[in-house]
Amino acid sequence: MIWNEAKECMSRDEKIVLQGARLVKTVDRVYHSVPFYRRKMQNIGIEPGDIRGIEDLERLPFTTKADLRENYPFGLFAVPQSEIIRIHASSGTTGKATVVGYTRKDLDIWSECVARAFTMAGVSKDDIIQVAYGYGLFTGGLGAHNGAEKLGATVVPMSTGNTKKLTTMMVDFGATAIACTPSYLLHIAETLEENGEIDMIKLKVAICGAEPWTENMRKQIEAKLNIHAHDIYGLSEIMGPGVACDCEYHKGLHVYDDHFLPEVIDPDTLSAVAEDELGELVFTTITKEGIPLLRYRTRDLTSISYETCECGRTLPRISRFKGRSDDMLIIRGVNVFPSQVEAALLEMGETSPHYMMIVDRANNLDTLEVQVEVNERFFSDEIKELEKLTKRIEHSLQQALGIAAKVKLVEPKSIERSMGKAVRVIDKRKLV
Ligand code: DLL
Repeated sequence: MIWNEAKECMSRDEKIVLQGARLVKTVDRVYHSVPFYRRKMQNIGIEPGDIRGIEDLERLPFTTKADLRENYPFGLFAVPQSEIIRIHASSGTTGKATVVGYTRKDLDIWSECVARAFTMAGVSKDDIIQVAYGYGLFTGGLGAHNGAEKLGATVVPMSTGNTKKLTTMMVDFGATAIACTPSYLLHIAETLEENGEIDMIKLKVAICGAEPWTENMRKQIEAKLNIHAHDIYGLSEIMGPGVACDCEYHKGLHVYDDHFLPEVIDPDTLSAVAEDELGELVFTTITKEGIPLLRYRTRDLTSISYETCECGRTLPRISRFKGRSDDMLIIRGVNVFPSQVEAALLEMGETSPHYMMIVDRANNLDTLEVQVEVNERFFSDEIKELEKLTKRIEHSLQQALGIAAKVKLVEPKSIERSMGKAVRVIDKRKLV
């Protein structure tokens, strides 16, 4: 099923005309209603009339998270506050929150995008969906909620906080779909197992996102729960969940580029990289009213492909995220992403996918310890067996990361479970 065939399967030529017209309007609007953009454009000597279509996109200035923070809270809003009917914010780890505002039309478009994504994942009005992203200033809960309602599914607004209640209701209500972070879904699966409820569920599909996860993790979740799992992407600055989602072929995430114009750039030179080449994802919103953004640098690393998908959609596809450029650790000069550790552990299949990376510095040298939870099966093994397992994990981490890591096996369920975005790294170098 395709929610909006006209837009999702539009020919590229038609799409470019539509995007061009929308971009021209957006640039004109921000120039006249957001002093920040007028100044930025004047500084580089361009006027709205200079932008005639998407071929001129590269002439526009970039926007960063710092720009949003410096204009806290409402400085980048392009409409009077009376037109804003919802505020969301993401806290981040440093500085002020990033605040975004939505007009009624913005919320309608957001619901439409989430409805497209959920339809892509096979959810329909016949499903009972538990929304287990946090409700509140975080966009996950309310974003998924409104989209599922638009679809006509029966929405159970669980939020996060009470996993036991969630699994009980999953069984009692016969929930067929769930939306939550992948790390939380793993925790939910463990809880179902512990409570002997795993064979009692009717779950068919999960729509997971808000944090990086590997293809192996997706497959493991599918096998554990006997469901289909889909990857949904989004960010508060652009909208929230539903900027992109993967279809049943799982060959990248389809971007709704009739609303969000994507570019992938080299973060150093700031020029576009070639199709299928890794770079930083940049979005220009072309229908947003509340807080339209020009060339917003997401810091998320991916590649883009414009080839039509087997599902029939012409929407471009971005590859599964490797992580954010700010998640990248530099350990002894080598670039390391937590997702590489996850992929290596899952590849081995001997441990649980719960891990924590602890980076520190001893005698001026970076150290990496990876704590890995062992399966119950292994934990009862003799010390000798555990030592062998440690060596095997250390070997495969060395192969995957290109640096040595010390592995510490820890008891099953001893690494803290998260209900929202999982924390996988403790970088003690930053704490001093
Ligand atoms: O995480 C919105 C969201 C909610 C997306 C629920 C999907 C599901 P923020 O809190 O602003 O918004 O965080 C956005 O999270 O820039 C990525 O780094 C990361 N992220 C989101 N989805 C994915 C994903 C929400 N599917 C930041 N894979 C983004 C990898 C993701 N990273």
